Amino acid sequence: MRTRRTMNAILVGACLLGAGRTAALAADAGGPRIIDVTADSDNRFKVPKQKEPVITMKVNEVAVLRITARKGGEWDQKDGAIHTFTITALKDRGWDFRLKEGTQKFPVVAPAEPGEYVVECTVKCGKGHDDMKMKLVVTP
Ligand SMILES: [Cu+2]
Repeated sequence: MRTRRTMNAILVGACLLGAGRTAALAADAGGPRIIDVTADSDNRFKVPKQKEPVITMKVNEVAVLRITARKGGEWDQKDGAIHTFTITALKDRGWDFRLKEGTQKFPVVAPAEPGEYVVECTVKCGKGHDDMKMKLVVTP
C-alpha cells in the first residue's frame, strides 16, 4: 500500500515536471513572432533573406517588429529619428515608428482587414527617400 502511494507520488511528480517543461518550451517557441526589417543607409527598407522588402502577417496577428536603422545621407530630426516606418492607413492604430540609429523593437497588431499596406519613410533621409517604401501584406 505504502509502495503504491509512493509510486503515485512519483508519477504525479513526473507529470508535473513534464508539464512544466512543456510550458517552458511553449514560452520559448511561442510568444509573438519577431519580424526583422532594416531601414538601411542607402535609404531602402530591407528584409533579411528576401529580395523584396515585404513582410506578411495574418489578420490580427500580434508580433514584434525588430527594426535596425542605419543613417542615410541626411537627417535633421530633433528627436534623432533617421527614418520612420510609417503606414499612413494604419497610423491611428500605432503603425508609425520613428527610427533611431540601431535596433529597436515595436510590438504591433496586424489590422483586421486583409490587404496590402504601403510602408513609407517620412523623414527626408537623403537620396532615395522618395522611393523608400516597402509592403505589409495581411492575409486572412
Ligand atoms: Cu528615409
